[in-house]
Amino acid sequence: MTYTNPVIPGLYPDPSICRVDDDYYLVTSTFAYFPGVPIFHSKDLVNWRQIGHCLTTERQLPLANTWISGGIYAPTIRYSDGWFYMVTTNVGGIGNFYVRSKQPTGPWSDPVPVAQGGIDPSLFFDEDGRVYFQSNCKGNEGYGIYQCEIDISTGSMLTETRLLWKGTGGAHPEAPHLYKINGLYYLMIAEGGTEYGHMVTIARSGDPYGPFEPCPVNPILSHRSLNSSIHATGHADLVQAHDGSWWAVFLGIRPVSYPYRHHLGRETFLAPVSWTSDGWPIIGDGGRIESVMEAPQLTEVRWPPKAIRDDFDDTMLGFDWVFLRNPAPDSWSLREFPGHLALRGNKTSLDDASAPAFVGRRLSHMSCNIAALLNFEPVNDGEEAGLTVFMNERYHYDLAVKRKEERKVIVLRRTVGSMRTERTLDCAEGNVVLKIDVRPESFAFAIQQEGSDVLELGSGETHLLSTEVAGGFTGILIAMYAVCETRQGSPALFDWFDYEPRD
Ligand code: 6LW
Repeated sequence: MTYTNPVIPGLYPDPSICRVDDDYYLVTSTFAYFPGVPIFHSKDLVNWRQIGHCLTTERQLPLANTWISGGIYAPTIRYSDGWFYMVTTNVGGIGNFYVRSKQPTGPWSDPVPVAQGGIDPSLFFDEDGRVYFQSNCKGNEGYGIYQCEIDISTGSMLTETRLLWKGTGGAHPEAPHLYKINGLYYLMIAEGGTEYGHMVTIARSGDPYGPFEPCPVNPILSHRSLNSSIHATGHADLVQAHDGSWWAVFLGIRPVSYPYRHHLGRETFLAPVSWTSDGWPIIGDGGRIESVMEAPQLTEVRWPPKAIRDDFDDTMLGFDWVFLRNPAPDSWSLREFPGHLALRGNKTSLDDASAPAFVGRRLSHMSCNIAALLNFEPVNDGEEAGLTVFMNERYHYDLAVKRKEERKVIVLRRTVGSMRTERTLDCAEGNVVLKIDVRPESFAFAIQQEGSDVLELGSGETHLLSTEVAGGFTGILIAMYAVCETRQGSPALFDWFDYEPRD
C-alpha cells in the first residue's frame, strides 16, 4: 500500500514528532498566527487529524506587532515520564521557552523560558535523568549547534552552553535533534537554509557532548540538485514506529513552475528511514523522496474527511481557523448572531502589521473552489468586509463589500509590494456570495448576488503571493476579514465558508 506526500499539506513547516505507545503526535511552526503550534495525532503516520493547539492564550503567545514571519519558529515535541513537552521560540518575544501538558490536547502550561539563545530548540531526555536543551545560536565558538543541561522542572540552565557541532559546512546549521540509538548519541540537523538548498545532515558520538563524527554519506536527505516535483526538503525529525521501523517527518515544498517558480508554503512530508551496515540512517531512497511512497506497515486508521462547508453553527471555531496575531476580543463572535461568524472591523487594515478582524485558514491545495456567503450592510464610508488571499501585509488580493462615497460597492483589490490596483462596481442590498477559483497559475474572483448570475471580476497571479516574491517563512492563507476606518464597524455576517479541493 502507498501514501502520498505531503502528509499534512499547506503551511505546516518545521515538523517535529513523538510517539507514545501506538499514538503519534506532530507539531509545526506558526509565526504570527494565533493560536500557535497546531498539534496533530495519527495512528499510522500517514493519516493525521488536528487535535488542538499548544499555545492558545495571549499569556502563552503574545504576538502584538510581531512581523508576519516572526513569532513562533520551529517547535519540538517530546514525551517523558508522563508529560508532553513542546519547546519553541517566540522570535520578537521571550525567545526560547517550553510548555508542558499531561494530555496532548492540553491544557498546556504557561511558558517556561530557557536562557540559551538561538532558534530551533529541542529537548533530549537521557536515560540517566539528565535533560539536554539544544538550539542553533552564535556562541563562544561562533555559529552552530549548542547544548546545555537544564532542570526540566524550572527551565533553568544547569551547565554552560557548549558547542556540539557546526555541521558539514552548509549555511545555517539549525533544526537540531539529539537521539540515543544503540548506545550512541546521534545529532541530526538541517543545513543550507530552508529554501532550495536545504538538506539534512547527521553525526554521532558516544557522549552527549561529542565530539561528533559526521556521517560519511551526508546529506542523508536533500533535493537541492534534483529535478523533482518536491524541493527544499529539510528540517527533519526521526521516530521509531511501534513496529520497530524508522521514519522521518520533514518540511518540503511543491513548486509550481509555470509561469514562474512558486509554492503555497512549506508543508509536512513523511519518508521511511533505512540504516546502513555501519549504523547510519538514510532518509528515503538515498536521501531522495517521492510524492508516492510505500506506506508504513501499520494498521491504517483514517479520520473522518473534512466537510467542505463550515456553517458556523458551533460556538467554537474549528482548528483550521487562525487569527493574525492576537485578535481584538470584540473583532469576532460566533454567539452574537448564531449560525454566523460575525466580524467587526477596526481601524487596522490588512496593510498594517497588526491585528485586523481576520479569521483565516491555510491554502493547502493548488486547485480548489472557495466561497463564502456574506451579509454586510456598511453604514459609513470606509467600512469593508470580505475574503482575502493573504501572504502578508504587502502581498494580498481582496474581494470585499465596501461603502465608498456613500454607495455600497464590490471591490477587487490586488496589493503586490508597493503596487495596488482596485476595481469597484455597484452592489445591491442583501447577501452576496464571494467566490475564489484557485488554480496553480492564478486566483479567479467572482461574486453572485441574490437572484443574479455569477459575475466574473478578474484574477491575480498566484506566483506574486509566494515566498519567492514576497519573502518570509509563511505561506498563503484564505481569510475572512473586516475593516472600519472610523470606529467599530457594522457586523459582517459570514453565514458559511466553503473550501472544496479539486486536486
Ligand atoms: C526555522 C528554521 C528555518 O525555525 O526557518 O530557515 C525557521 N530555517 O529552521 C522558520 O521556519
